[in-house]
Amino acid sequence: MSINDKKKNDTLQADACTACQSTAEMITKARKDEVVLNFDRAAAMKACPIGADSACCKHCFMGPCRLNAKDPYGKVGVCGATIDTIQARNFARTVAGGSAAHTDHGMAMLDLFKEVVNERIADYRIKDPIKLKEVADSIGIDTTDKTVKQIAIDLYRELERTYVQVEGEIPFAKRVPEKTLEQWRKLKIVPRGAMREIMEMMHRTTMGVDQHYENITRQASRTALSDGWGGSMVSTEISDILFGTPAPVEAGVNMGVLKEDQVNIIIHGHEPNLFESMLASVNSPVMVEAAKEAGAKGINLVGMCCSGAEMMSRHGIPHAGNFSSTEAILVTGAVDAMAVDIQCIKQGLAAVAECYDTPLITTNPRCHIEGATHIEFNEHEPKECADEIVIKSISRFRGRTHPVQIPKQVNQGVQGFSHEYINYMLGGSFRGGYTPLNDNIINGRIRGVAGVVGCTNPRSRQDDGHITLVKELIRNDVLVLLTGCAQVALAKAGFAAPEAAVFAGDGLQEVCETVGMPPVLGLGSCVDNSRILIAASEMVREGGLGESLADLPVAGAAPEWMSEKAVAIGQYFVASGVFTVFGTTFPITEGTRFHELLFDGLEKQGLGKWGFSKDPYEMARMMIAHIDKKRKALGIDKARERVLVGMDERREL
Ligand code: SF4
Ligand code: MSK
Repeated sequence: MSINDKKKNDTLQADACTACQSTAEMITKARKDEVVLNFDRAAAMKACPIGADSACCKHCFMGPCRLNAKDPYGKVGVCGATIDTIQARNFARTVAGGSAAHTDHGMAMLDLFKEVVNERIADYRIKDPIKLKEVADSIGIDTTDKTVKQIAIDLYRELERTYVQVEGEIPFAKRVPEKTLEQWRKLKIVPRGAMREIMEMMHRTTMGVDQHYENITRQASRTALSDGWGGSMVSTEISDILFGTPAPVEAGVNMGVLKEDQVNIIIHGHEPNLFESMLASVNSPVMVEAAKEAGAKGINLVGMCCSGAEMMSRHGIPHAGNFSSTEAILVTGAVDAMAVDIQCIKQGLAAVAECYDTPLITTNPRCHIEGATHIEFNEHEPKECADEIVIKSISRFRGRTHPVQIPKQVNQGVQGFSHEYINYMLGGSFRGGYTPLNDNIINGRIRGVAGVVGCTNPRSRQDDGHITLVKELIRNDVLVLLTGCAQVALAKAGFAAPEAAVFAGDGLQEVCETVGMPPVLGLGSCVDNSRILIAASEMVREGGLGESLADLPVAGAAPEWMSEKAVAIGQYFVASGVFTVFGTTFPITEGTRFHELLFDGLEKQGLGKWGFSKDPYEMARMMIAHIDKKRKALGIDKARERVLVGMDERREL
């Protein structure tokens, strides 16, 4: 094979791994550099077929036990556990793992808030006192004639119950539409406190405790709800109060945001506090001067994964790529430091970073990586860690030895659509509210709303599922809300620009062009999926679209998920009443009672239900069919048939 043929072949293979041109370019370069990436490891590691069907159990050591997914009721475990018990326990523990991650993240934000309120931390302050009051009001705290500090103290005390309460209902249950909450009460799945739910879930799924798949699934719903309406929601709200509520802001996305003549620092992870402190540090005159002395034109701070999505939404910080690109970007040779905190940080980063002499710096006591440098981030003295990261990156810039190859792709788009902004954007400052959104759903210009969220996964072509699904949804007039790695995938494909409205169906296009918004709205990180729950609750409260979340013409999807957190998110959407479709894989055996429960039975209980398809077109079809089913039940299916898109209506809009 000639060198040119080999290059062409590598590019083809790289294109099969990803729809992201920058990442494909770096996969090709990595192969030339003989550096192994996540895509190569995925190709070399055949997924365990028994685990993929969730037909194995290692909850005790009379086993581990393996059942046969082809004959699921032909065998039981040594203890007698059936395929339904085994699958339900595995699923529930996945939910518990994901919920624990979001909950611990949210609790860290609340701890930070407490220290700020008690004035023990000088580097952060309450940036959004209006939101502070709104959140306090939303859970019944009396804010009349109270100072910001008094409200903050009351809010802290109340929200702490989200985690530590052992009896009663978590505070944000007050935000749940009444009919949905009634259903939860009937099913006994209103969360008490997240710690209690996660603990009980782990207990009930240990050997010899809960051995009825329906009862296990009920606690899985309760645990997941303690994440969505608890840990995650607290994280979003407190981060907004401390660092500012996002409003539309322009940001560049993709690897082209790296700059050859600047010191490039990537922050990757999930908690915004490290990133906020890095922002202060890279803008300090001392550091800027030090970078210049090293021959750099400046310091370029960029994000990846979810803290990146959060900072992009809040401050317009450039974003270099999503989960599957975090190793590939190191191959540019242009990354002078990558600092990480928690979640979705591949251990493989250490080996790739070493190949390009890029310092990989862990900063959180919960996350150390062999081969990385640990510089602990302390919120009381955040500058120490942040400055040290900057100094290390300047030093790496000064001594750069690897040739730099930065892909050219950068897509500009609009990010930062909090649920508060959607309220304002569609309603205007004088008639803020969800009425225009509901009206446009009722009159059929907007067919429904979809949340497309979640990761990328090297077991499916990166970004392809997200882009194909979303294109299909907007073409059919479904307004799409995005978070996390899905948001980044669509931004890289150019869909965060208002001009992308041309890809929407006539009705949605008309709304987008009138308001000046893109057909997809990025809401931030994975914990910010809670914004979707709040927006959906507002839609119910506004009226005209039913009485519970399950009545709404909405659906959710995670086409390329990989994390336990995604399953927790999926289950809290399902338990909230939303039809949620996953792609790539689903850990379940078809034809079992447990499968029937998740994919049908939960809906019969008045909740939502799960769906699965590897084909993004089929996912879109399933979601649209569900939205149409809900429109029909609401009696608004005829409106879509009548919708006209003339100039008069445009003016009226
Ligand atoms: Fe096997 Fe039962 Fe032990 Fe699981 S709990 S490993 S099914 S014996
Ligand atoms: S970072 S959980 S890969 S969305 Fe939140 Fe992306 Fe999924 Fe991690």
